[in-house]
Amino acid sequence: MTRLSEPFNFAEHLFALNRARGDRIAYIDDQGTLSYSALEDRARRMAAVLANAGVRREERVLLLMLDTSDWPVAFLGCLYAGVVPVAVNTLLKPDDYAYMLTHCRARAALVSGTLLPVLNEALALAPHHEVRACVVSLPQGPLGAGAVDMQAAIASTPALTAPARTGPDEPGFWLYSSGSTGKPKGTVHTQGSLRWTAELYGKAVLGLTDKDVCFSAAKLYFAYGLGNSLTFPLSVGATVVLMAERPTPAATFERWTRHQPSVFFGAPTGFAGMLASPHLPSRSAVALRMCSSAGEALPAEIAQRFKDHFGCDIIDGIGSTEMLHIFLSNRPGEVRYGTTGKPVPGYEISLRGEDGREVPQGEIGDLYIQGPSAALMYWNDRTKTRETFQGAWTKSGDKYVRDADGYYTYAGRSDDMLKVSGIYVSPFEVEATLMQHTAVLEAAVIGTQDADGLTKTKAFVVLKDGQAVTPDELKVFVKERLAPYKYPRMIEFLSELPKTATGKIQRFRLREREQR
Ligand code: 3SK
Repeated sequence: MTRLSEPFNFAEHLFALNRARGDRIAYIDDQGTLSYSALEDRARRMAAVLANAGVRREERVLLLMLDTSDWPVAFLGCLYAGVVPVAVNTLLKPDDYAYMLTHCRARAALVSGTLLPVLNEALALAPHHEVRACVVSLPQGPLGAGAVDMQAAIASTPALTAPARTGPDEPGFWLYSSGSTGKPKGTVHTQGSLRWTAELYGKAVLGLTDKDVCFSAAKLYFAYGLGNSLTFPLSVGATVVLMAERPTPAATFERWTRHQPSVFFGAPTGFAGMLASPHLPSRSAVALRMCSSAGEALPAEIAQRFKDHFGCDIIDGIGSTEMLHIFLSNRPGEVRYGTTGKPVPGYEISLRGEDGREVPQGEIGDLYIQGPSAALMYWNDRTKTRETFQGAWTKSGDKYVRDADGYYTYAGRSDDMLKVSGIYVSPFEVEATLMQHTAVLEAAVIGTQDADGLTKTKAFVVLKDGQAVTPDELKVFVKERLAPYKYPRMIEFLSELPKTATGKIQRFRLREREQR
């Protein structure tokens, strides 16, 4: 497959693939099941709901929904209509959504009932938003003017009869990607990039088939979760288990034993938490044949302990929002724990030094990727687009080293971003928030490794003279202002921060101090 032919509509592509197995279960969620034929019918009705609401091709729609089967209905309904869904993290704060609504100029919002209050707050904070319709999945009470119940709207609207004649290279959907400074970047992906990730990774590396039952701890709004719970399984006719709640060990074990998934997609922190749980199910209680891990490098020890217990490999890989899914990965049957494996066929990898040239094997270099699922650009941000998308190559911001056998091992970030439980956290954003506290003079945030070798955020804080505050109070202060996963897990008070002669904080000294 070298080119996708025109026209290409990814939703129609999936529906056509699965028409012969219409009765098979596509989704199992907390409410019940949805067959492949019902998924197509509901998504095409959803497409008509959007068209009737006046949302036109290429216009954006905010998708702020928990993982239930309404999520794929909404996403595929948008794609079918040629409308561009902007799938966003459900854990953010109203001012984050206010920025996104204005930035993407959303014409409509698709929202879970439990998230409607936060959306309404965001709309109030965004005076120039262009949202004209709001479709609510599983409303929690009566809806105000301008909002409709998704179930009722779908039930009363005949399906759109034909897909939008979209092309493989036209904007299909957006995901927001965060950097160490500045606002999140609207990463514009094509209709075709979804298909590429399914062919190159979901089928060729993981070998998923229609016999599989897939379950992902990463939610659908993450690029990782979108592939795991939508693109890959629907590209082979598999069944997907969706879970709206947080992926705690208890919630995950409950789905493992109740729905017997054959493939589980997680992140290292989640695997470590499960292995530490006294309720870890026995090997015979689950049906796992394979697990995948991404988000941060998987420590070899965690993978080995998991394999010893369940007899099943964890396939570690790395992807990015910009490349849409995994481009460097271990392979079933050839895993080398502690490494991220080899390039996924169809992608090229280059490790470059500061002079821009390829580094020799064994030396650390900046990771660049070339492949057909790269995003088109960051919306309305030429400078950041050019920094990341350099011709055919995409700069990842990670550092890697390649060994004599061609295996790649993670060697840190080339920027200041931290990856905590698989999600990016900007230390500067956390520092700026800590410094809003009246007792705080200065703060510096670094990543530090826990006993499992996983990154946790730690803040070093200098208090103003005569002020007092406890670490727990500061944690709550940050949690109230930022998405909850961003709060520093550890806080240490110092009388001063290490600085250069020009007053720049020396974070490396704080990192060295942690390693002692
Ligand atoms: O975190 C990753 O490695 C990842 C994997 C797949 C898709 C997106 C991301 C960020």
